[in-house]
Amino acid sequence: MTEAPSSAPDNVTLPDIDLLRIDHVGIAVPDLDAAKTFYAETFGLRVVHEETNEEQGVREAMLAVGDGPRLQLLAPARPDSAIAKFLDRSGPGLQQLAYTVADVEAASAALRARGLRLLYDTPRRGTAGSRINFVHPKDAGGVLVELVEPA
Ligand code: CMX
Repeated sequence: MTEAPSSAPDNVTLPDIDLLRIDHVGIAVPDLDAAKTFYAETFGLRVVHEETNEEQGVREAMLAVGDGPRLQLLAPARPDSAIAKFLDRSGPGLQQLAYTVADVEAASAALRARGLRLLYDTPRRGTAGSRINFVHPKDAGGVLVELVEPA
């Protein structure tokens, strides 16, 4: 357990969040195949995983960057998806920062205890069968934060 931040009452202790590492950085792109070609030809990055996540409304590709955090290219699979809305409003670019956690429910509860809004009451399915949740960007300094518990 850690001491509460100064904004919390003095006698309250908050559960640890236990972020393990940066899992990936997500980039919104209008066209997945064009983006894969751009990242391969420009940065020499190769696709290590690709899937469509129907629930999230995305076509996505994970690119390896050495042994470090991966790059996730996210293209809309349908016009009412979060990625389509992001592209309409902000254009292509950084959409999210994802951290690996051992237990997404525990990490979500720890962040809720700090007053942050988690987007889902219970985790949903993410890349490659992972379990995910998100912190609303307005509660995280303008960054959409994803929590990823790998499968
Ligand atoms: N990063 C930073 N700020 C963002 C943002 C993002 N990705 N998306 C929206 N915002 C900002 C908007 O600019 C807007 O700010 P202003 O009010 O200052 O204009 C505000 O947040 C809008 O918030 P909202 O009306 O509550 O929400 P939206 O309808 O814009 O949706 C969000 C935002 C985060 C709730 C939605 O994108 C979402 O549900 N995301 C989670 C799911 C997701 O991103 N899926 C795709 C990836 C799947 C995967 O990673 O596997």
